[in-house]
Amino acid sequence: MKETLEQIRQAALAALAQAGDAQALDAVRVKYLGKKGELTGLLKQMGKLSAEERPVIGQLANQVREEITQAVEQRGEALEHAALEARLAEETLDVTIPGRRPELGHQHPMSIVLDELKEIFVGMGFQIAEGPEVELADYNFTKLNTEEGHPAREWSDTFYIKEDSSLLLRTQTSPMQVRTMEQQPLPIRVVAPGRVYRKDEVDATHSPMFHQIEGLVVDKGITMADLKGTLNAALKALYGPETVTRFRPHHFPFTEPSCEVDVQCHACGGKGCRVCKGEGWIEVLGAGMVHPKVLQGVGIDTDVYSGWAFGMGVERLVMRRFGITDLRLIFENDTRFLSQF
Ligand code: 2U9
Repeated sequence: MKETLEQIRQAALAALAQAGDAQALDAVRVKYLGKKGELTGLLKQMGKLSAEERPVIGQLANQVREEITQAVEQRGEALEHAALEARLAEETLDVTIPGRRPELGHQHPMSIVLDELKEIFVGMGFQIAEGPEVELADYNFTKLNTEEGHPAREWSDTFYIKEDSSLLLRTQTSPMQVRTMEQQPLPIRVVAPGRVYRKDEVDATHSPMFHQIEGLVVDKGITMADLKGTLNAALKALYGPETVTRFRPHHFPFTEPSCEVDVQCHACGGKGCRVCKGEGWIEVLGAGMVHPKVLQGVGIDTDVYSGWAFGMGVERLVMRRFGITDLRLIFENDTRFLSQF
């Protein structure tokens, strides 16, 4: 019996060393220590032993039971520890890795320049008027002294929305100034920035959608001197205090007299170069005294009131400001381009 106990002890310890997980460990425990286990079975046979042998074997049996019980516990702890280690290794979380910085959004170059333009004119006492891009032909053309039959109203030049040519995508922001004159009391100082549409093929300098800022002043005693003074101040604010300007006669249906305004080429100082195409001057805007017909059309008494207006394309300004040579980049929304501003 002593030998059997010794065998059980060795077999149990060996089996425990082999047990790879909690389930296997429990099976070993039941096999040796359970109610129907090998050790229990042996102890039940103690009665067959002699009175001298019984306490000796009994003590040994208790020792073996104790030893196996302890080994089961130790093995259990070791397995638990190993399982935890494995989980920790698998689920490592490196808290020292720098976080992913969300990219900060920023302004589009067009918005930067538009904001700057608005600020310049607001600083001179102008209001800002923004309004619909889908316009009535009446506001886009007729009320601006551009009657039916005028070449600007051709279907080849303008995006019409209705077959009868009464609704269109505005070709200029001037309808907003007309609306302002109809709705607000005089005097008026207003700028209208925004998108306009013309049927142009796309290339490095043309787009069927582009931006304008137009301005209008109507008050008593307004003359061409106000036009020149205000535009010179605005252009100096925009292009720098050294800016030299030139006013050339021109024609627009909605202004009379009309002019175009050039700034002396910043690259060559007026000598003529590639930037100004040898001209020495760069055209930047159109302007003029508001045509009396336009003022009368909204019920303004032209014996008392007069006004001046201007219109300027904004894309060219953006291109010059940021050294952009292809206008299409402004509208393609390629973040590799946009993130540079
Ligand atoms: C009202 C009366 C008159 C706005 C004006 C221009 C001259 C002009 C062009 C500049 C480049 C259009 O973007 S562009 O192609 N505009 O030359 N615009 S006067 O005249 C007005 C506006 C509103 C009631």
